[in-house]
Amino acid sequence: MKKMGLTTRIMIGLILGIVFGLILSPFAKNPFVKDVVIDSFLTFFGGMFINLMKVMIVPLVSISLAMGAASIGDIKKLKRIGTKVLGFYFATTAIAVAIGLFVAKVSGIGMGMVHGELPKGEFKIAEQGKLIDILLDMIPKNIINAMSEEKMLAIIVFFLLLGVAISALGDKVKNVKALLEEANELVLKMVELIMEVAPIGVFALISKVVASTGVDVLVKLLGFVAATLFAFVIHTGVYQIMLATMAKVSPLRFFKKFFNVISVAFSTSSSNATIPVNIETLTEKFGISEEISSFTIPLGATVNMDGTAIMQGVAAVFIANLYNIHLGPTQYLGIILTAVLASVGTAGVPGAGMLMLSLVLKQAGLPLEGIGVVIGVDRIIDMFRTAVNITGDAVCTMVVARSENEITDPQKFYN
Ligand code: DAS
Repeated sequence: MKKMGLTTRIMIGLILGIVFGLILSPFAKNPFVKDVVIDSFLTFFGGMFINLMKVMIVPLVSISLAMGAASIGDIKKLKRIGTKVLGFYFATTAIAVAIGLFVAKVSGIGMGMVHGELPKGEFKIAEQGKLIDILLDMIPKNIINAMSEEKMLAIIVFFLLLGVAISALGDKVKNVKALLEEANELVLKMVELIMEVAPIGVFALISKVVASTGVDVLVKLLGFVAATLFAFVIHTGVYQIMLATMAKVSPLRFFKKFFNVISVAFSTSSSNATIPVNIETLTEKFGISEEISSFTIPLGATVNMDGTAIMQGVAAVFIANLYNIHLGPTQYLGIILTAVLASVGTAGVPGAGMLMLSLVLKQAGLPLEGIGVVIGVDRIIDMFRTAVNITGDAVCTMVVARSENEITDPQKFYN
């Protein structure tokens, strides 16, 4: 019997995971269900998959970036690509926040609700580094530390530099360049092999999140969740327009081929953990040159978070309504600007966006206590917003790759 395709197996893992999580949910407090099923079985298989993906981040990103920069060679082209892709990233994030604010404002979520009657989760606001610290963090002082701590911006800067140096030395280091090319093939193949366990990992991760998010909290905050998800759907429309008009590809075909990447993001809630499969898919399934995807995807996973920005826009209006605080036009503008900047500092790991929400609320003069209300459904929303985050990275990459004619296989790209 023909082996079922990976996409089909992941889809089955997703659906079974949601069903199993809903079945478990009423018994989530039962000692056996909690200790054996959720905290052992599901945690192990989910954690195994996330770790396998994360272990590939640094090897893949560093090798691909160095090799990509070595092949692009001239700094002018690198600067042009970097400027283009950052321009798209910040533009789509600003549009994303605006959509979040608009949907929340029009739907009036939180109006008439009494925050005291809502479930409160505990949260601690970790001191967010000032923007200057985040920018300084980009320049690595110790690359081994940066790699062990997954400091993506520092890794990007260092290995881009290495690649440009290789290109400048040309034939003097031709063996290094050949070695990088072969090592890159190896790490891409390793990602492909790891993806074979994705169906199990996705099943375990989804079941655990659905089982541990109380349905009662979801019901009480249905307005907030619905408005956020609706804003995600609207923003996906922006991606479809970009794909059709700027990348000249069919959005439907794009999302079909990109489904596995979205599933990994959805189940892991980590943009960083999704980097390897995002690069591998854009290279192998869309025929985009390694030089581009190995640069734009790690960069996007770190500085481009449209889904997070949408959540922050919706949460700001929801909390303002909850506490009967009027937001004026300047505050809306301030929220857009802060959310765009906050997305630079948001790490591609689970729950990071909720931490940065404090920055957005503080800037808008809104009570941080509001975070305690929305945090109850954060795990569920994080799955969706992470999927939006990495989709935005890939869509901008498609547009830039086409504009730079960095398509190694047009057949794959356009079909
Ligand atoms: N989970 C984060 C990510 O990996 C997004 C967030 O927390 O907002 O993209």
